[in-house]
Amino acid sequence: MACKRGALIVLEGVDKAGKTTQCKKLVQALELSGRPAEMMRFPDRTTTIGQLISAYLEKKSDLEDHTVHLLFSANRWELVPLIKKKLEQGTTLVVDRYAFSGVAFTSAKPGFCLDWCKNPDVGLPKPDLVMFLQLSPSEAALRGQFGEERYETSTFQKRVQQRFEELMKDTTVNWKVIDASQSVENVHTNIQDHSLNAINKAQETPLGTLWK
Ligand code: NYM
Repeated sequence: MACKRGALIVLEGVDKAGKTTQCKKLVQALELSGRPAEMMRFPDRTTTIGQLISAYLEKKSDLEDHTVHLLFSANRWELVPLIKKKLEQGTTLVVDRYAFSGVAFTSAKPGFCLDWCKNPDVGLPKPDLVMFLQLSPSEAALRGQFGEERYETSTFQKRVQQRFEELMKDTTVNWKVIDASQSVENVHTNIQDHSLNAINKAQETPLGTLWK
């Protein structure tokens, strides 16, 4: 009998919400409980496309706004064969940002609508669960200064937050909002509960297609 597929689990949120910490803790907890799990992150800065994106984010290069949007999307598509292979092998993937960040960040720029931004990512593997780590701009500010990369300003992050709120109205995606202002352990427990449900459900359902 073929083994049961893993779940595609995504963590989203504005910068400083604690996504990376929580992704790592979730992978550790799943592994400890005997469920194979691996972390992925987007952008994946290790590929050739990822290096172009990284230089742009670090302000070492300039790229036209549409172009960089398409590169972020291409960076996801280039990893689709690996994502599908891992899921089929029964490994749950915990992903730090996905197409939702892609849409929220580009559409926070002037002159971009959600529909245009979503288009290149239509057809990607659909996450079984997307957890949005909710943190107000004032709480984010308490966690220290933003970094030096592009987009790391509170004005831009507020616009990104609004775009995420628009995206979360889409009921075809399994969104769960997590209060990221709680302690790291409480946030983790919350995330773990939702993830175990999603992993169980994913075993019985085929992988879906995003925004189609
Ligand atoms: N970002 C991330 C985008 O603008 N589009 C995307 O598709 C994705 C996945 O890149 N500010 C932005 C969000 C972040 C930055 O930061 C990546 P980090 O710290 O590597 O998650």
